[in-house]
Amino acid sequence: MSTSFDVFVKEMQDFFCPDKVYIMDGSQEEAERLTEVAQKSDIDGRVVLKKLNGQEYPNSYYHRSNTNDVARTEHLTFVCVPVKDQAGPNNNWLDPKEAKEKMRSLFKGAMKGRIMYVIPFVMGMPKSKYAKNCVQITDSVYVALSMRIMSRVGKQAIERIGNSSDFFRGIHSIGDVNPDRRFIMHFPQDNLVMSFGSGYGGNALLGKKCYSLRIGSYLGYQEGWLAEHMIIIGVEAPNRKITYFLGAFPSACGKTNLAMLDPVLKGYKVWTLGDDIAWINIGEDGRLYAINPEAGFFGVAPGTGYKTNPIMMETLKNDKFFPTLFTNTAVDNSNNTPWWEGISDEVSFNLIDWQGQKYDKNSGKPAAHPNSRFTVSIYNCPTLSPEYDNPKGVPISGIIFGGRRKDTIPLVYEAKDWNSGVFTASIIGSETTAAASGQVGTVRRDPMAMLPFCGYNMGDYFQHWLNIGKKTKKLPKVFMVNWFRKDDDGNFMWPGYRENSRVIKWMIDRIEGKTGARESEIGLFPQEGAIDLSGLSIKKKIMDKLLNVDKEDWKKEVIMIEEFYKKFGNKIPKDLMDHLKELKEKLGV
Ligand code: GTP
Ligand code: SPV
Ligand code: MN
Repeated sequence: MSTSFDVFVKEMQDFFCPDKVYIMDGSQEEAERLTEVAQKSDIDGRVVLKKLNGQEYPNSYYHRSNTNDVARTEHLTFVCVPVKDQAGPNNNWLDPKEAKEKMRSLFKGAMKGRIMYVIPFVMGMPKSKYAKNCVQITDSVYVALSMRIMSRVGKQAIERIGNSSDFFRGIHSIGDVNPDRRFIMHFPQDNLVMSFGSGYGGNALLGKKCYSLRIGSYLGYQEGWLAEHMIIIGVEAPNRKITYFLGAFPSACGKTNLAMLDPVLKGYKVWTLGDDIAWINIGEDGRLYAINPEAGFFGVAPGTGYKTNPIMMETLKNDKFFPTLFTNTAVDNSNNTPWWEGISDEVSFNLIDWQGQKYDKNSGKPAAHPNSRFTVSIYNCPTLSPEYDNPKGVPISGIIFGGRRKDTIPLVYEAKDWNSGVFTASIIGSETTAAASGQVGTVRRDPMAMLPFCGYNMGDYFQHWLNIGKKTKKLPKVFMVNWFRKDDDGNFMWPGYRENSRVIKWMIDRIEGKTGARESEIGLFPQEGAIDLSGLSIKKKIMDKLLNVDKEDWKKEVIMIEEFYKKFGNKIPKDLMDHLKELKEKLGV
């Protein structure tokens, strides 16, 4: 008797008409074989993978994508549910029937002459009751190899699925990489995603944003948990006690860097559990517990270097689990190593830019694409927490929210309680980045850093957050940070990166009740001198500015918040409306 898994594979084969079907087993031997295949395959004349210098970067490969396919395309991403209001103003919407027809016509016969890769995978530790079974179909060997790094691919997924038809189906074809024929369609009610025309991370690795966040958030809403765009870290203090934090920042706003922080403060250490996605459940003791459903990092290359993120540099040079992929970075032709802005101070004469051209230093353009990335296994990370594979997850004591703002938002403040924290997170604004196509640097509201990833109406999502608070014992403290304030000359006011440990230390002190706080219109600030600045030369005037409510800026901010809230009509919970009213009153608006 054939299982639902077999039936699904057969259906896909009949539909896509590939030359060959290959079911992945997740072995390291398979990785070797597929990297061989990728070095011999090409897409529009470009070889899929090129081997990099194995002495400097063992088992690492270079991939250059089509220049039109370098970031998530939010305008081509849809949530398809019968009623538009269920998707909410935060999503593009299409009727599921119409969307499926459209995708079927694009998919039909699309794999002629290609290999159809079948990727059985588990999101989460297979022994965990929170883990989920998934299968992705793709015709891109780059996507297949990336999925091997980013998730737990192999037989254990097929075993877990057994005869059941309850698994996520992700159907992907890279098609002809034409933006006019590119769609990423989500069907939360069918546990299904269809994606065509892109090979880029968030558009094509369907276990990541598509399943673990858009479909995941929808499941969480139904089942009473949260799927969030968050890092998970354990921060060890000099007394050896480990405090677990979640951290939500919009795309390209510092999650990976914070997840691998090498603290400048003596005696502190960060243990890494996740850099992008967290699934949060209420544990047996009533507290919030988080797991990372992923098994790898798909990280932003520019800005990563030994000074800013030494742990990631070490991770990239490890090959315990291989391969490691570099996508759309530049390449230093003198020694065949990947290169990007921020990896070193010098620029080699021999750079080939991300488009394959000889790099001209005087062009004023970067050599690596601003959204160039690496794909590397989490098992290669030297600071990986021993708790990473704990099926229960880790208990959370603090949640850090942040955005990228050159003004208005202070370096750090704390919300008074859970509901104020939900309000604070719901009003996050952040400057857009190269992680998504479109204009970079314009402020948009990005509640909980989930605007592009919440698979249902965000008004309902806010209520869900409030409800979780009601059901949880010993709620975590909620903090807001901004590492990206700039002075009038456009320079960062706060040194950031490893220095952010100073702010984290203050948070731990707050969680442990070791330090008081100063009240303000927007929340609680550190008391004078409460942030440990030992060994850092930063002027008091700058610190005062970083830890202050600029009333004029905030008056403009509340207007933007109000406009955003209005889009959701009466879906915004009354509690959040009350918080907004109170904030306006305090600011005298
Ligand atoms: P996604 O993978 O898109 O979700 O991004 P992310 O949130 O993980 O961002 P990441 O840590 O990769 O950082 C994005 C960019 O911000 C990189 O160029 C970093 O070098 C830079 N960055 C990260 N942390 C800091 C910081 O504390 N200060 C400054 N100035 N830049 C930072
Ligand atoms: C992001 O854009 O938030 C990323 C990269 O983490 S992607 O996988 O493309 O979503
Ligand atoms: Mn992300």
